[in-house]
Amino acid sequence: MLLAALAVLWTLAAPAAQARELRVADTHSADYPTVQALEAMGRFLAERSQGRLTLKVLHSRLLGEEAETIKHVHVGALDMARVNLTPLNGLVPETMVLSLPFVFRSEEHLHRVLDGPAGAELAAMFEPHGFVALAFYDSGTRSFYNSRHPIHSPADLNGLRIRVQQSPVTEALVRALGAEAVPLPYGQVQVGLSTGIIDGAENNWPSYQDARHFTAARFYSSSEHSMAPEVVVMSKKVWDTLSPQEQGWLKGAARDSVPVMRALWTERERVAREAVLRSGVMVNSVDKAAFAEAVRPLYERFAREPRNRDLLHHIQAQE
Ligand code: GTR
Repeated sequence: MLLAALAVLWTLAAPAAQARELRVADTHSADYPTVQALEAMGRFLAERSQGRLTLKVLHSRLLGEEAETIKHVHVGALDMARVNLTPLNGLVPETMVLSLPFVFRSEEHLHRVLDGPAGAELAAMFEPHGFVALAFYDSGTRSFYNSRHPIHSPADLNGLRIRVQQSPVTEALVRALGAEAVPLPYGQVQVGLSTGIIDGAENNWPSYQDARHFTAARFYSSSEHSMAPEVVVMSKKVWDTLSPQEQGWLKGAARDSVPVMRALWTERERVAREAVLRSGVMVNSVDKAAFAEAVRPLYERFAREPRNRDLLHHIQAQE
């Protein structure tokens, strides 16, 4: 009798112990590089764990806007999310350093930081805040675009209503440049632009094109002020329920999805840029020195804490 009961319990418990599906949210559409990189991560994970750990990629805002998915991951209601680093600024204050304007000199500089000791140090800083950073993905450079006129210098932004991600850094950035900062979820930017609720926004070429912001904001001014990367974050609460072996599989799969993402990104940046140029978008260069000068006070404000200051110094000292 007892044995029979144990056998029933075993059959009920066994499948759960054998296979576990983790859910990861992404705001972007199915063919966007971040989503494709997560799919690659899922394939690596299933291969290595022989099906014992799998990944379900819930893209296209199926689980809500980015800020919501961050909250869900934070409390452990959702396993993972791929998000930009900037909307995490409030919960993981160290990330503010990477959201500072002009903190990276080039894509090579960014990669050397993320692939080196500063990247490992940054990843470790997520844990006390309830997240595990599994991988950093490229996000190119973000520039301003708007429906009014080309932006050559900060004075041209004066009085414009510019949508920002929810972050104290981007709000301060836009204000320092003389514009009005309007925090708005990504999914509402296109409507905001086409109805004139906002005059402009800032993002990279693939998002500008994929979210169709270019159809309303026809002036793209290459300020290239931010290179804040994307990050795949896992809930620390969920992470702690995994065995060391499962954690190893997950870390390995995430690490190996990075080169996949980088290759997809380079190609997507080119394709997106070409597509918007073909549509007649007007692109201009900006006086970057004037922009850098106007936003300099942000460094003192957001990299004042010793940890942030050290991280900033590591980034700046990186060749
Ligand atoms: C994109 C990024 C998204 C989101 C979006 C935004 O470049 O990939 O995760 O942060 O920008 O501006 O809200």
